[in-house]
Amino acid sequence: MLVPGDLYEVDELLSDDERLVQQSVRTLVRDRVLPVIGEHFEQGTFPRELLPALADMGLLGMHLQGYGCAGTSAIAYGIACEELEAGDSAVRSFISVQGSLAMFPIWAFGSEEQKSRWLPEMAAGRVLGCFGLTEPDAGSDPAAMQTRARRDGDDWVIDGTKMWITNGSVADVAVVWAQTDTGIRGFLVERGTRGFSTSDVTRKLSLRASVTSELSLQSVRVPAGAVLPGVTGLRGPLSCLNEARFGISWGAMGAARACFESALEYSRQRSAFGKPIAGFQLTQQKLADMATAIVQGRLVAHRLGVLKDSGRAQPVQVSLAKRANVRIAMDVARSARTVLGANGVTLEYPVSRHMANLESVLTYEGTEEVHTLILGQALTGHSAF
Ligand code: TGC
Ligand code: FAD
Repeated sequence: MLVPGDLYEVDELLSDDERLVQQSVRTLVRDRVLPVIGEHFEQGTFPRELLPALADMGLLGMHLQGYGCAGTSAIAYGIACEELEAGDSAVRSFISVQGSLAMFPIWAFGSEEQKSRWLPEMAAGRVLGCFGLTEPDAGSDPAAMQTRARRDGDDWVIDGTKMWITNGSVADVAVVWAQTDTGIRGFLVERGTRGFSTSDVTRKLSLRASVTSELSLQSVRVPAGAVLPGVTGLRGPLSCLNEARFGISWGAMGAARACFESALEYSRQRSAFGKPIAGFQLTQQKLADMATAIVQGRLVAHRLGVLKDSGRAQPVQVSLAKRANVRIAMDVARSARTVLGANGVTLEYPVSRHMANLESVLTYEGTEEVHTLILGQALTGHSAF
């Protein structure tokens, strides 16, 4: 019996362990996320009550080895992102930031002391992290960042502003990227450090169940042990983005599936001109296009997962998947919205919520245009940035 959201039986490509992750996260989303997420979206609040369950399931930094992390395959991480984003992009964002953007740099570039101190606490959800790369005047071009760290004796003193930082005001530790005399370095800045403050971005119309903040650093003094010793240059933050972009390429398919399933169910129940709208050719064309696009996107994500698990995934392949799958999800969401007619614009159904969220997903982690240019450069050898 074919499942509408998986017409090519892509789930068969998952290992038993990966299928277990899929099923348990799907259940969590059904039982814990979906009942509350509409209200959080409406109120603009972060569903913090989900944190213990996400941590207990081992989802925080799940694809990292050691230090209390679950050490799963990249595909297992991807499938968890897909299921979480079928609930809401904000929940997947939370996992992306904690695992791929805050824990990964410590895991990959941190000292042994930093890893032992932070990673087990972060995996358990007792410590939250955020990732400060973007600035008010440097988004797509992080090389233009103005935040600067200078040495003062054994300490570092950091000045600057980071903008649009997911989990900024709820994080206990911020990974802050700053210019130094020797190039861009990553710093672990703890909440409560003198001169470090946060304020939230309000009036967002997208990703409303996620906290987005500005980080202000005014002569913030951190010890020598706060710098990530293992990397200098833009390669540091961009390596973290590879991890998170990978998760997004799977996650977007979860949002797409949720929209498709909502439209399919609605089309069977809603009648117009004396018959279910599912019986109209134009509705069927929309549903056929959605189902086809979802198959294509999931196959791309899975293949990327295979490449990543065998250590062969290239950044340009990650860009291809992030760009293609977010675009698919946006198109599916918009088309699904039309199937729902007027009901589609309300929070009674998940579609408009996903549609609004996907506007952020298209922009963060490299805009659609940036990924187009990464692909263009890889294909032609010419930089068009
Ligand atoms: P470029 O000269 O190309 O490269 C500088 C150095 O970085 C290396 N590199 C990479 N390393 C690892 N992974 C990648 N994907 C890499 N891309 C480049 C490169 O080899 C070089 O290394 P080295 O050792 O030779 O110095 O850099 P560029 O300044 O020309 O920039 C290239 C560009 C535009 C593609 C890059 O800046 C970019 O990707 N911009 C987009 C910025 C972005 O994605 N920001 C995201 C912020 S975080 C976020 O949005 C979180 S959302 C969280 C959520 O809620 O889910
Ligand atoms: P800009 O870079 O100003 O771009 C504006 C437009 O110009 C875009 O369409 C862009 O594609 C286009 N453009 C730019 N350069 C070119 C070019 N060379 N050619 C063609 N077009 C171009 N950042 C973090 O560091 N950490 C986070 O946790 C984080 N979370 C976020 C959460 C949310 C909800 C949002 C919305 C953003 C978040 N970001 C975060 C920031 C995000 O990464 C940036 O918004 C993104 O990188 C784009 O930067 P920008 O908004 O400054 O747009």
